[in-house]
Amino acid sequence: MSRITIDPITRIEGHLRVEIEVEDGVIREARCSGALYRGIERILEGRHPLDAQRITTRICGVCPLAHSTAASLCLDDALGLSPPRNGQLLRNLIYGANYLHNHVLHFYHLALPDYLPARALPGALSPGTDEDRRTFREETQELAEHYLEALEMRRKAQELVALFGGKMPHDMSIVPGGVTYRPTLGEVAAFRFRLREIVGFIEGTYIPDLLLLAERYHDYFELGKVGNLLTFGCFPLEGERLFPAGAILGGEYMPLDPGEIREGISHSWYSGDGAVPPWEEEVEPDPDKEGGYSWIKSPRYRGEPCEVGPAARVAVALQVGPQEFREIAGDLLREAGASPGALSSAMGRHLARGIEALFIARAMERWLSELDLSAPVAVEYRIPVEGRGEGLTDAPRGALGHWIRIQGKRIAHYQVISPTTWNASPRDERGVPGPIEQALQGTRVQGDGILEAGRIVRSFDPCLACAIQ
Ligand code: NFE
Repeated sequence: MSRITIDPITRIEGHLRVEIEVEDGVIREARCSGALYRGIERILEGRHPLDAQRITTRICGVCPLAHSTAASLCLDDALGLSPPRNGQLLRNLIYGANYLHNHVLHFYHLALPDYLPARALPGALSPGTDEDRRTFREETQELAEHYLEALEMRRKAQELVALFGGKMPHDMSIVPGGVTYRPTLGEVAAFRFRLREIVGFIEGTYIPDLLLLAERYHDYFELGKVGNLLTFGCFPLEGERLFPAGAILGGEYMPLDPGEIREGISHSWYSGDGAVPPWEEEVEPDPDKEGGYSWIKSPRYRGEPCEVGPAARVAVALQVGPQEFREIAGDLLREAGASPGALSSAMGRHLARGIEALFIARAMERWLSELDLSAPVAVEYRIPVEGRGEGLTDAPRGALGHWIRIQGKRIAHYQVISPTTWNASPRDERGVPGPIEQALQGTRVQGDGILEAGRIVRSFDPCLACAIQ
């Protein structure tokens, strides 16, 4: 038996350590460990409730809009606010741009180095191996050119955020009650122009590249599978979400019941044990805790570990999403020769990101045309003396929740459970491994397992800055 530690395993927002034990060509045991503590929830205690939105957006520079959105939904709930339609559209447009940036970033700059020879991608953080590279030289060259073109697309997507959100990262616009800024006609035109270019890139470059990779590495639709899927849904408009919320447990779809969310700490470096609802969590760091092996906690839904992210969103939307989505997803799954059951796999997650990037980009074009530049974008608010709120959305990497309790017009308690917390969680109080650990365990590997483990773990696009608060 060999034991290998890969630390850090991520190419972005580091600090994820993965340990695998390989015996007879199979990963028998896997442990995921988050190696930093942040304390952002503690910083919020005693502050003005509106600080929650400004501070939590700084949890992460990759998905700040996710936290901006979740915090605003959380405060909308606590303050009893319903943003006007225009405000909802603008929130979705700003947040959608962050999604597009994320998915292009992940496919080209974080995942492709796992599949192309290191020398083909100048400047890429390579995994240090050229093993198992399956594209022909001309294809490799073309993908390397697209790798550079993707940098330009990411710049344009960030400009979209800045156009309506003020700046990127850490927008100034998404706030409780709506948004702070009503764009001018010129800004809408600038947004439309850039968005069209990004849609063209997704349709003409990203999707074909994705399908090429899916063909060459088709066996990766069988690797890195997880059982249960969970999504909070995202992009609300007039009470409906573009991606619906829901869970698939044991292969069966069920609507989301947020009352079934618990977060455990039995193998995390915090004092205490047991799993509690997010509003009731009160924990102290305990780096010497016996049995602890991560700063990441263990969120569970109905007591089960759940994979969150693109595979969950696409699988749920295939069951209860709009017809237009089912057509896009059905076509691309067919072209890739994959079934919906293969979405939760190393290659399935990449495919799911491509499917939703296309769907979100087209929805953004529609939302843009629905903006009314003379209508209000926000409602007024008053801070209650007491209250509590819940803000659930899906970040690019999966289900994201913010919870607030207000007392004496101040934050008494704030809780964040991020997508990577779900995916990279350690074992729970029953000893059940977290989703990434499950995805690794039982995988047949060619050599020491580093190649397969890297491809599987990175397919989740883990972000450790988000995973630990
Ligand atoms: Ni730091 Fe994030 C996303 C959130 S991942 S990137 O997407 O929330 O846990």
